[in-house]
Amino acid sequence: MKLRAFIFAALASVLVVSAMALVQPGGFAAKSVLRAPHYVGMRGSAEGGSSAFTPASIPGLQLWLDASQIVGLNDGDPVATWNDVSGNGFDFVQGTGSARPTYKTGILNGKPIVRFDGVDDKLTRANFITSAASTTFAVVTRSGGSAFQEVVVLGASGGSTGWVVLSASAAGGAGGNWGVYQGGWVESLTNLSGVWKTIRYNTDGASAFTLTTNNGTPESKTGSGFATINTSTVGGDEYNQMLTGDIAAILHYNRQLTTDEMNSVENWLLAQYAHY
Ligand SMILES: [Ca+2]
Repeated sequence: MKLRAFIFAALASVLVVSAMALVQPGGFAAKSVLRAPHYVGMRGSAEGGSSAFTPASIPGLQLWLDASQIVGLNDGDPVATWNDVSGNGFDFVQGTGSARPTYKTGILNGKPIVRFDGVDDKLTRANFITSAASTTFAVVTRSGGSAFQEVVVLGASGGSTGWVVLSASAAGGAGGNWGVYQGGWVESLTNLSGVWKTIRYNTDGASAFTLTTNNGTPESKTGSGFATINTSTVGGDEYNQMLTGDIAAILHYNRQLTTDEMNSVENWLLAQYAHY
């Protein structure tokens, strides 16, 4: 395990242990760690026995797809429903057996993922998001396939506008990197092929946005509009731009998170997956 990943994994363990008010050897050092400003939005004091940080600790969480919280499936099973654990019930589903992605266990830091075949696998639901200004995270890798692939496409509630379009690759564009659609393809500097990344899209809902990979330096971008999207999708889109790759998690907030909030989510994801 890389040092940085180890530190965050250790920090997460400290938070859980402290929240349970257990007396641990080395607890003196643990108190110092708890004061490090990596996790904001905690409800109350960790030393007072409240619950540890999760992405739901931060206001505005609309969608939380987490492969490690899928229940009732075994390795290799088709995924008919990827349940939203945000509490909002925005589950993504697939009624056609051959178009269901595959649940795979023990893939990323020992945790399961959902695998998409790049042919017809995708999950869908009616458009549901409520704010163009938003922040979206995905933990994803691409393993080949065609030029244009979609990780997640989220449309405006009751409408046909896609406010969030995260692409695993826009190889038809300049660099073959991940990116978004905002009136045209806008690419990050980072390629997803064969590597796990946390990708992050933070937009004011008008034209300004940032693309960030693995909690690195945000890349400032501008766009000129949104996409026509009739159905929200994961692992592909209604135009058959299908993902060949794996998704561990997707998180969507209906507002622009602060830098501290984004750091907290990124660090939590890193503690879960130790993927960079
Ligand atoms: Ca298939």
